[in-house]
Amino acid sequence: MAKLNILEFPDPRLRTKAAPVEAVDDGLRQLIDDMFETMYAAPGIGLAATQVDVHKRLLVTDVSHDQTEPFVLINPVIVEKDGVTMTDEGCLSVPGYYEPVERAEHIRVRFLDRDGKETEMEAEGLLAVCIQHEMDHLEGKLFVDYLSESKRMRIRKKLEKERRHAAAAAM
Ligand code: GNR
Ligand code: NI
Repeated sequence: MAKLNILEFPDPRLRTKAAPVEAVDDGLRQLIDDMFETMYAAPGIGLAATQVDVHKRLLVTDVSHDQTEPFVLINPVIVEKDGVTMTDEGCLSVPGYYEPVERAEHIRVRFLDRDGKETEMEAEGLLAVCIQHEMDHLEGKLFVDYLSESKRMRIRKKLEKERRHAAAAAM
């Protein structure tokens, strides 16, 4: 197992559109295990492959408090959605910022599981929000894209400044 490096906004690699997974094999399952390790260590409730610079359509989530609800979704497609919900979202690629975002309240999603078997599940509440947030990553989209230009720029400048300070302190 290995913990992977998480890309941070405004890294241009976060804007890459991920390609469909062609084969669910042992190499992919290794990546999935590493993504879970990275997500739990962060800690976070979801992680898209895009965030670890792998541009394939897969994501992991676990919205439980005790690591008991792990899900991996490969080539996910939302086949139904309804309702609207507003949640304060955060992102491991935008560390330290939380802003309200509107999402569908209830979704039905179709995907391949870690054995490559086609599966469907329904999700609501935080799990539904998280899956939509992760699926945006696979399109190169971030939650800050839903905020105003000025808010997004302010977050970007602050993160860049923090990173400059961290780099200077490490010298
Ligand atoms: O850890 C995370 N928390 C979170 C909270 C509200 C809405 C979405 C999320 S996802 C985020 C982890 C992450 O960045 N996934 O891409
Ligand atoms: Ni995120």
